[in-house]
Amino acid sequence: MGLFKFLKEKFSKKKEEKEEKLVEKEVSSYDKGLEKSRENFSKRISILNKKFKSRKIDDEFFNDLEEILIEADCGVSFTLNIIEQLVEITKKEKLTDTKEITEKLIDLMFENYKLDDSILNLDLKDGLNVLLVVGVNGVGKTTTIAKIANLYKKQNKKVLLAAADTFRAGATEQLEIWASRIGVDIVTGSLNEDPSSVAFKGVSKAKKENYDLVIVDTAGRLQNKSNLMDELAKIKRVILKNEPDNVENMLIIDATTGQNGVLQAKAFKELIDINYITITKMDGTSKGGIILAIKEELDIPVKFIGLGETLEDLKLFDLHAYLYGLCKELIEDDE
Ligand SMILES: Nc1nc2c(ncn2[C@@H]2O[C@H](COP(=O)(O)OP(=O)(O)OP(=O)(O)O)[C@@H](O)[C@H]2O)c(=O)[nH]1
Ligand SMILES: [Mg+2]
Repeated sequence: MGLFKFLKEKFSKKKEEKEEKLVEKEVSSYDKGLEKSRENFSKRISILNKKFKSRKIDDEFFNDLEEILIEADCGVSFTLNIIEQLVEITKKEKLTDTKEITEKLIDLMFENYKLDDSILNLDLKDGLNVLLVVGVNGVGKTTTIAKIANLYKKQNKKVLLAAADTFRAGATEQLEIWASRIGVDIVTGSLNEDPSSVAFKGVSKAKKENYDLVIVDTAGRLQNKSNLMDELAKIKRVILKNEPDNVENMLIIDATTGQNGVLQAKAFKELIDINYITITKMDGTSKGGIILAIKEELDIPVKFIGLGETLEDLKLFDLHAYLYGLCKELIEDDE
């Protein structure tokens, strides 16, 4: 069964009530968070489909579709691949109905994503786990750390935060407020203290006191500022010296920055291994295709997705719920 039909069955309102309730809670965050993107993506495809309802499907149709995908920030390479495959299938299967073509489009978006679901869980390794959080200014690092700490706290894990953003005045206080709100411990340093020393203190305390997870917040840094990027490499070295196992680096990308986010990821990837990406502020953009572009161009998996400002608005990335959130009207309209 293609993904289109699968999504329709999985999320359709007609589904049995018990299962629906379970699925709905997760889906409603995606649904709400992707509203703007859906408006831009599904609605435009619906309009295009109407325009071609009784017309022959020609190059103009595929050009318009290509434009919609690119403007939704799906990335040039991902878009060109998909459109090429779609043109081929349309010819081969002699499709003439725009609805059938839309169905194939959604199937292809799914198949081309090449999902790696091995990281899509909240499992921790035995012993201490260290999560180093990096990204440019204002992308949502500190807020995402709070959301992740909250997820693990709710699983009764022992979580420590390390406020290694000693660069921006107020950054430590911001993390302290989150820590006390969530009820997790925090290690801080003074303003302008070497951030790697705060990271070191955090990891040492966490090791000594048997924490499950220490999350290290860092200052926002532009990818082209080499001194700050060097500092990041130093933080990483110091952490690894103290805790060589179970260290993961998470890059945060703000969805509203569009293709610039892809450039940021490339620069950070050159400096340190990025284990996975969290995309924030999906609720604030109409260009939700950025997830598809990141995967295609960087092959770094997306683990979490930020769909709003509250603690509950961080979800493990769910490709089904995401595609459904992006394409809901197209799927529901299929009668
Ligand atoms: N709407 C929305 N806002 C978000 C999301 N994630 C973070 N924010 C907001 O983005 C703003 C910046 O968040 P921070 O967590 O301070 O970002 P930061 O990367 O730590 O910033 P610096 O430390 O200054 O580099 C805050 O107003 C957050 O509430 C999200 O998923 N959706
Ligand atoms: Mg911050």
